[in-house]
Amino acid sequence: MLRKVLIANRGEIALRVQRACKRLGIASVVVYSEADKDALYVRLSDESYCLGPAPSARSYLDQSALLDAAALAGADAIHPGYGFLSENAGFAQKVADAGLVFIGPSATVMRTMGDKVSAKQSMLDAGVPCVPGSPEALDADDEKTKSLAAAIGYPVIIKAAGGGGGRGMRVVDSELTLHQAIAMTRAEASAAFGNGAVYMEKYLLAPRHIEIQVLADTHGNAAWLGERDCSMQRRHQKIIEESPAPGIDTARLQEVGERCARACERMGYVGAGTFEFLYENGEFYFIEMNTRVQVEHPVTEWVTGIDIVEMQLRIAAGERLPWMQADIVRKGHAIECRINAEDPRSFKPSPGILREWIAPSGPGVRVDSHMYSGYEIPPFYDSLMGKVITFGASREDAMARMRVALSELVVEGIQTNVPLHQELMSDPAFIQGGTSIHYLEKWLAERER
Ligand code: MV4
Repeated sequence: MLRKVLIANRGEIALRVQRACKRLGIASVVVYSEADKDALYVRLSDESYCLGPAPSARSYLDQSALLDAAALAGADAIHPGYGFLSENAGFAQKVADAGLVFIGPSATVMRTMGDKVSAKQSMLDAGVPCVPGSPEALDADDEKTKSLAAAIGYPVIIKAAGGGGGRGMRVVDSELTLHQAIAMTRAEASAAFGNGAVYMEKYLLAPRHIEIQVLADTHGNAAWLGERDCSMQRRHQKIIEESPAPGIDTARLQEVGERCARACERMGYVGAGTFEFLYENGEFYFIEMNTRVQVEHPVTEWVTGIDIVEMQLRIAAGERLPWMQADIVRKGHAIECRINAEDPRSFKPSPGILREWIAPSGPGVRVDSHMYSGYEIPPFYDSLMGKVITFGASREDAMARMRVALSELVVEGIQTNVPLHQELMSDPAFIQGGTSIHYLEKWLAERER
């Protein structure tokens, strides 16, 4: 087993990883910025190091400070959580070079997935269905690009190879604006990612965002843990996730899930990972892979009974997956609402002193949160206060429990998006299930009229 893990993150995920370490009898050491000295994960830690001042660049993103803390603490592994350095291949390499275990895949695999063109190429090689598009990055040959777009059919989307998560993309409706759109996306991508490579895909008009969770060990075995529907989002920020995805073609899901697991084995993937798909008219189209644990991992944990963070640690220690694919049976339905400190109408962050926090509880309710009464939410990081996750035998049961849980949640002193969640939990289209990635933004625009 690992002896000591440095948790290179903050907030609810630092707490989540800390709990998993404690549960496995692994010592853990946490790091914090000056703005996080009173954070719950710091208070509950046995060992902690201050990285530096509040801005992420001078604390949670300071690779040298993190490696120094790991050396000082005598840690043998680093868990990156999500965000911050979790998908930084250069950092993963430095961790390995320092003789430590990076809890995630190899730097090489992270680099392949970080480049969206090479990621897609390796999925095509593995038989994972992808959005029709350019097999490689676009070159300077305008005529070739025009015929490619014509063959794919407009609208097309131009995406930066170094982008992802909604950064660096542009929809093109006709040949008239194709050249300009490519030039602009290229320029932005060079500036933002230091990589001007762009590629083209058919633009899907109203897909759902369905993702598949995988776990892979260091012995060449991988399994998939079902899917999540993450379509309820605004500006690429997910707010509700659930598993299973309502009304999905289960036979096709089975095939695609198997392909994802085999793709992991082919590329030597290690750890937890997520294959992101667009889903439209019964077909899955791979878009990106996330090489880290995700915010929404609890919904998968609840329907599979598998502790994903514990598995990340056990895999990093060299253990084999303790079950076969056939042993992974999914039961019931889980929904997650992300609770953000923000104005529920303007979405402006609402940091400050949380005068009172009373979390919901009871059967079928889980709250992953680092909040406590009197905590001061710092203005420097994302506004996630935590997640309320509910479980039920059916989707209706999980939603009924979510309504009760949201009504029990007491927050005083700052604003939250709880009213938005309450409205959505009684929205007929959401209750019906299967809304597209554009549903929430349209719904909000309609509400403002
Ligand atoms: C697309 C698409 C439609 N067609 N690709 C946005 C985030 C990045 N991960 C990929 N994204 C999209 N790619 C094709 N070919 C629509 C989106 C998209 C989206 C995807 C997932 C979740 C939310 C989204 C919101 C707007 C656009």
